[in-house]
Amino acid sequence: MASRRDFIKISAIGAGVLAVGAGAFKVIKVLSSSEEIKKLVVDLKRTPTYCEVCFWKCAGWVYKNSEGKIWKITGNDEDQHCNGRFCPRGTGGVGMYYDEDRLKSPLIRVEERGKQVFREATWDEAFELIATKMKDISSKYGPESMALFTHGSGSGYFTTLLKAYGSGNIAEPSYAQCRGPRDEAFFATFGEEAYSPEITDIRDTRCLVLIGSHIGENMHNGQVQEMSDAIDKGAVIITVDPRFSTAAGKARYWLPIKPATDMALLLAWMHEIIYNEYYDKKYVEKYCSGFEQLKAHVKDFTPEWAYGITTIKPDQIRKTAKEMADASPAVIVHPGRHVTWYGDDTQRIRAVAILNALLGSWGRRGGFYRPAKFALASFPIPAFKAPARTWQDIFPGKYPIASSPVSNALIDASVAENNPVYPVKGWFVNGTNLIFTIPNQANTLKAIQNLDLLVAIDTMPMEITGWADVVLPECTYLERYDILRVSPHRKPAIALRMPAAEPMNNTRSAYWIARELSKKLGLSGYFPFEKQEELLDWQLQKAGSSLEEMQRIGVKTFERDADDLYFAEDENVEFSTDSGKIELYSAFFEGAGFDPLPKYVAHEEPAEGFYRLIYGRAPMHTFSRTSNNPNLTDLMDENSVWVNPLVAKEWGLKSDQYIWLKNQDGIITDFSVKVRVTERIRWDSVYIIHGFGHAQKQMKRCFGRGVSDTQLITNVLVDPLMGGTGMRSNFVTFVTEKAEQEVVS
Ligand SMILES: Nc1nc2c(c(=O)[nH]1)N[C@H]1C(S)=C(S)[C@@H](COP(=O)(O)OP(=O)(O)OC[C@H]3O[C@@H](n4cnc5c(=O)[nH]c(N)nc54)[C@H](O)[C@@H]3O)O[C@H]1N2
Ligand SMILES: Nc1nc2c(c(=O)[nH]1)N[C@H]1C(S)=C(S)[C@@H](COP(=O)(O)OP(=O)(O)OC[C@H]3O[C@@H](n4cnc5c(=O)[nH]c(N)nc54)[C@H](O)[C@@H]3O)O[C@H]1N2
Ligand code: SF4
Ligand SMILES: [Mo]
Repeated sequence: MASRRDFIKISAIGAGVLAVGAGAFKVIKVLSSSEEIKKLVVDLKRTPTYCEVCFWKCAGWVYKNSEGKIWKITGNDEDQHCNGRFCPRGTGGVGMYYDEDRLKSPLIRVEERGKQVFREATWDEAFELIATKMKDISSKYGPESMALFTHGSGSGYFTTLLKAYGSGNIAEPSYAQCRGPRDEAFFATFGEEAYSPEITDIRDTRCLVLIGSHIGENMHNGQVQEMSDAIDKGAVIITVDPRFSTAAGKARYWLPIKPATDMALLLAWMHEIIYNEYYDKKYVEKYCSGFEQLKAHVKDFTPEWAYGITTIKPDQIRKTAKEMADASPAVIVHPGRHVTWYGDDTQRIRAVAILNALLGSWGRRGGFYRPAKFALASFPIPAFKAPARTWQDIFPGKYPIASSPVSNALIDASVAENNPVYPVKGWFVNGTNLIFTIPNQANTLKAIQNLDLLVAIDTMPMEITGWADVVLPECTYLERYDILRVSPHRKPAIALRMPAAEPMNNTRSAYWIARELSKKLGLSGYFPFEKQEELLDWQLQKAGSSLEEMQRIGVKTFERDADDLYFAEDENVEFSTDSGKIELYSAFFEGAGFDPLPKYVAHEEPAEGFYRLIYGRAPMHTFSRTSNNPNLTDLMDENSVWVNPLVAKEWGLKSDQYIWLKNQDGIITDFSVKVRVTERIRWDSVYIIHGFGHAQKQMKRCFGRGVSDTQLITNVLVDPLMGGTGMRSNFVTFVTEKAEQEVVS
């Protein structure tokens, strides 16, 4: 077993180097020398923040140098999300502030000599135009025809604005493109979601099973640290991945599964655990319902049966099932996070939830803990009028178990030929690059062509801004106050973000933007505080703190009301499911017309000469939001395509050669990508990192670097239960030469 030092280290103040979990755990660039840090210690001018480079939201400190310039960000020792240490992306977040390609001024699309261009505008002009168009949309189609797509801390303000205006059509890509299937599956089983940060008690686990979840490349901070600690303490890691991931490199078992077949493995594990009586009998008897039906259901799903589907040897399936049982209840079959893979994702994650229930891990030390969240007071504002029509009314009966609006359904509602009951004619897009985030780009662009209004609120000239009628430049998270972070964790806590510097150029915070716009729409009663810090102080006073205190400490952690992190021995627990039990058999799914127990369904295979396109994360980037970050592009400025040596030989491909990828529908990538020949990927798949291949010239560092997975995801397998967009059913082949006119320049 490797020591902790070898594992993915998250940077700490005083640490000269960052060791990241990429590839061979190579040491990457020094972000700050110890000399610089010494200088810093003398010059301690720091302000608190929580990081916006990804959605783990680590709390930290922003330091300025002697010239008063933002210089460095480090973790806050008191914070449960990061324990004082930031990941490479969080440390590199300074680059978001200094990026000279940032949006600098509001922009309005105009027609000049037959050509569409943006002209710089004042905030007032931009707001006038938006308000006029919003009023038009409301009177022509009803206010529900405005939708908001949003991701990140500004979401709350634009949500208030849209609800006040009369629409509840507000979608986040973190639902239907990310963790929606998981949360619905966990709800159906345990009556509770898996939360963010996940309530996985990795720190004390004895066995961690990762289905895909590539922790270490997926750099969600506390989770990476806890996994590293668990490995030090001897935990068994079982990694199921067609690729030898960083986590696989730390695992006792790597199961290089044939992609799209995980359900068969999960069913075979259930079979083993039930028929060998490995399951936690007392727990199942006390807390679960539907055991006999589950037992009958998995009777024939033997390891031999699964071997024929997954290519994982029966003996490996047996051994790993026994490992889980030996560790039970301190075992976690990780719920995953980005789980929108093959369209049967809610059912696959139901299988994961059921396995955890059989192993008795929910509510147990080393399994899943009970989260605690600080309940902040909300300042009274007028009640929102219930919208006349909801998002479910657009396509009646579709995605019946979705508990949040489905982004792709709102996009489909902007395409006339889909016959929506009512159309979506206006979009607010805040902090999400829909062109890269939503698969089937042709559909997204078709929807955009049908809009009367598209407003993009962003910090960078990302692809989505290029399609907007009005672009509103937000300042970065380092230049603004934001909502107080109260994410659930082991203990309730509050974290403050405050500006370390004035907004650069003509940029503003989301709060200010939403409030000013509310005035133009006659809705200013929903934003009673002129300054956001007044609202924060009001909330903090109610919480027994103050803005002044939080500016000094950044994070305030409270004790739990009771000693109930885990279930007590023989505790009677009422689960929030219909039956009050953990539902192994889901009457809820059955009632909605879906399988009450998960089933294996075979997925499409690549045609001859094609390979399944799979994708994931790099430790030093977050989706497309960091692609142009000067600090992070220094660490990695393009993606590569991982190709198995057998395949490379067949095609005559060499490492470092640039090629194009072409998918099953004839789509060829705009740009070329470097080949990486490696044993670490199965022969039937190729792998790329998401977030590269930008075609926006205004982003000088990332333009034309690498390829975009989204461009190749034209076959989308939509989950009929909740609308999640399965994106891993696309197949690519290699193009070594591309005609001149086809190359984007
Ligand atoms: N550095 C960094 N960290 C991040 C992010 C980031 O952008 N950058 N984003 C964050 C967010 S929002 C999310 S949702 C998470 C996403 O991260 P995860 O939830 O970990 O995403 P997955 O899709 O499970 O993981 C990708 C892995 O799935 C494997 N895989 C592909 N197909 C299959 C298959 O059929 N079966 C199995 N078993 N494995 C398969 C791939 O080889 C790859 O290793 O990461 C978070 N952390
Ligand atoms: N093909 C493909 N699609 C995917 C995924 C994938 O792996 N492959 N992953 C899926 C997952 S798991 C997720 S969670 C989603 C993520 O989807 P998104 O959150 O849409 O991801 P990004 O592409 O990073 O887009 C973030 C946008 O926010 C902007 N931004 C950054 N900071 C701020 C800010 O402070 N204020 C404002 N207003 N804007 C800001 C960035 O410039 C960028 O335009 O994508 C999903 N879609
Ligand atoms: S995990 Fe890294 S990028 Fe994400 S919030 Fe924490 S420090 Fe920032
Ligand atoms: Mo995600």
